[in-house]
Amino acid sequence: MSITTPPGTAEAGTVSQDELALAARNHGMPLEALAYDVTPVGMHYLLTHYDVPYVDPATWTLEVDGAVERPLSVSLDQVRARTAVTEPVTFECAGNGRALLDPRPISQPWLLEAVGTGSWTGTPLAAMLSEAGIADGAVEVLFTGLDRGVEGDIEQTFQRSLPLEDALRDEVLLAWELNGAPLPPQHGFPLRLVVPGWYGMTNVKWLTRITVLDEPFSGYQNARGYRMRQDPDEEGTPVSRMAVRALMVPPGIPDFATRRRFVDRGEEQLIEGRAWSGEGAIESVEFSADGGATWGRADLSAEAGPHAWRGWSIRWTPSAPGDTEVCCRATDAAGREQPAAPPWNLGGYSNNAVQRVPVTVR
Ligand SMILES: Nc1nc2c(c(=O)[nH]1)N[C@H]1C(S)=C(S)[C@@H](COP(=O)(O)O)O[C@H]1N2
Ligand SMILES: [Mo]
Repeated sequence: MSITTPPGTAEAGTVSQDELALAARNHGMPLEALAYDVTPVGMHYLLTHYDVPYVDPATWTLEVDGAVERPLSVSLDQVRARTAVTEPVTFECAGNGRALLDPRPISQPWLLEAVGTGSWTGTPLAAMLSEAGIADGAVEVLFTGLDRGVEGDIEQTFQRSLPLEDALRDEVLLAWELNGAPLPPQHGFPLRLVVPGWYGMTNVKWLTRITVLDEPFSGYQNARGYRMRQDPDEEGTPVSRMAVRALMVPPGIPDFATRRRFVDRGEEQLIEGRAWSGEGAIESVEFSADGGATWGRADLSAEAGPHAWRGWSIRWTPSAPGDTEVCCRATDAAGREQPAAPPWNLGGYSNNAVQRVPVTVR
């Protein structure tokens, strides 16, 4: 155990009541739900920085303003009357894997479950912006939610900006349905942003205002939060697209208290999981039953869509009794791979190290 712990990190082996409160509010997706192409709504992970706002859809409006020629004010019925598309999109919180870092940055203590795939229905943002008429000199688009809180000693409304060229991509949606039903309150009712390929914080919930900016946004969630850095004084680089990752449904049955898995020798296991990347399609997935010493190539399922995770499977028959670790890792079309051990950063972002599941073969 270390005697001194860097600021903002937890002492080894400790979890505070504050972290337990965060973990209880913001639940993960149980990894057995990797079995579904589209995550059932109640099993999708959830992350809300402040409180879930109560929204009256009758009085709610979406404002489009800033560096535009014709500011818009749109009701929910007007948004829903626009061209609609439905797409499966995989979300992953940028802090997924944070609690596996050493030392552990203090924030939402995710292990590996901050992921899910929704079938999102919405209207393309680009068409709405072109209706408003983007003024010359625009550089970013700012998205404002209805939720307020304090973070890093700064009172704020949840706001995130996107570079203009990213905001104008075809796949970016203003979504009002998840899995064929109106957004539930906790997932952003009545309207949220969906930016396929980017980490979760980009998908602003309870959206009420879209502001075209002619200079970069300097607010907390872009300038201080969600930056890759080693030190608080460093400017760092923005967290953006999801790093390549494969996860599996943990095999066998779990122990209630420790989650250790048990499988029986000689009994064939169908190992199944999902893999995704914000940088391109999944090229291959590999599985290891001996802690990463040797790897076998998994079969890939058909792609469900360009922005959804891809299913994979492989058969494994445990032969030697005793303790082992099963692992999986993916490679994407950009040639990106997963590290065996995670590189550390202050916010605990983008930890896509190989998943390791301790298993006892009986
Ligand atoms: N308005 C608002 N939008 C938000 C957040 C928030 O706290 N407030 N959390 C973000 C983060 S960090 C993530 S990972 C995703 C989680 O989306 P979900 O809760 O629908 O899974 O929402 C993003 N959008
Ligand atoms: Mo997140």
